[in-house]
Amino acid sequence: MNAPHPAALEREQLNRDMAPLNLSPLWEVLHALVPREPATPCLPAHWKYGEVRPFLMRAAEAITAEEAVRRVLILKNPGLGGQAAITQSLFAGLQLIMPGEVAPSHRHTQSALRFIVEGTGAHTAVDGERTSMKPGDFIITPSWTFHDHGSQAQGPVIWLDGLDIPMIRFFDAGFSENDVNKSQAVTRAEGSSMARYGHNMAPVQHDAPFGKTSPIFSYPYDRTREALERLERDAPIDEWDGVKLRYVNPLTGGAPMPTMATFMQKLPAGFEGKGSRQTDGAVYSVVEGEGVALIERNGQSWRFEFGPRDHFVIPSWHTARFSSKRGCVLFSFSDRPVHQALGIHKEERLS
Ligand code: 1HN
Repeated sequence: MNAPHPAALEREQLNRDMAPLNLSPLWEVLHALVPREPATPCLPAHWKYGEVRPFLMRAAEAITAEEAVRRVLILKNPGLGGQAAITQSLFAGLQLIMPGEVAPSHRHTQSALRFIVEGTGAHTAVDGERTSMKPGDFIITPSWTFHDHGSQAQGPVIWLDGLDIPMIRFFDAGFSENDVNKSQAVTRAEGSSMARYGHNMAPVQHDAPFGKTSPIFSYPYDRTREALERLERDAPIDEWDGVKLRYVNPLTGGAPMPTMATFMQKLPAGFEGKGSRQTDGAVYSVVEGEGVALIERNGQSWRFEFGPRDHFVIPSWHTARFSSKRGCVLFSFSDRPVHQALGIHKEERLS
């Protein structure tokens, strides 16, 4: 065996000697710090609704919504070592509220979105306005607004929670507090925000009531679906995305929340999509229909055969290809607005 190169010995000694001073050499980690392309530890993952729902129902036996504060099962990315995160920047969970229950009012700087998955008749309240929940509705809880949930439904109501928790943690910028009241007083009629901002008009005298967040509180599914259906009939179908629309903040034209973009897409029956990848990892909630997501990264591949109310995650820079024999509707969200604000968003569409 050759003796170690003198330079190697000297470098090892250098590393040992400076370590107590919290110093270490960049040259040993440079490639990992600035990878040639995104090298996320996140893995694609798929939660089948039929497998998840029984655990939500067991959670309802185990704990009340009030005791839990939020009765949520976290969708954990299996590549993130047990962190409460579905991507490096995003949290996702499925929340259950039973008839008569209340999830008490609180607020936090983390922004939240709700995407209703099952059941009708629960409500959420933000800033004195309530909105009722129906499957497919997309509802916003802006940063630092008090919010509580309640239910007068006949049965369970379940929704997807999407929050920017890991991103706010990354910046160490999170605050939270409980409200003095369990449920907040209703001070504005249901539908006020929709009347003011949801008809391609805006109040003449207004400021943005929630700062950088959309003033629309709930984007109802019937309107979203109607738009997608018309476009499927009357407009060209995108070869990668089918018919895909993004939700907007009507005051800016940008994403509804500063940290999260949301999308709804319809894949026509018989759709065989081309592959694409983007830097923003995305979480999907299947609204209607069935299909297949084929995901590839560095020679590894995943095949998710999804059905209604399933959830799955496509991490950053993984190539995804959708197909659907009978057609389907998919909701998704990602941290794209942050990529765009930083000028680092990248998308590649394969031919
Ligand atoms: C939260 O406040 C809600 O308000 C849902 O429904 C999920 C996950 C972590 C921290 C706070 C909600 C949450 C959450």
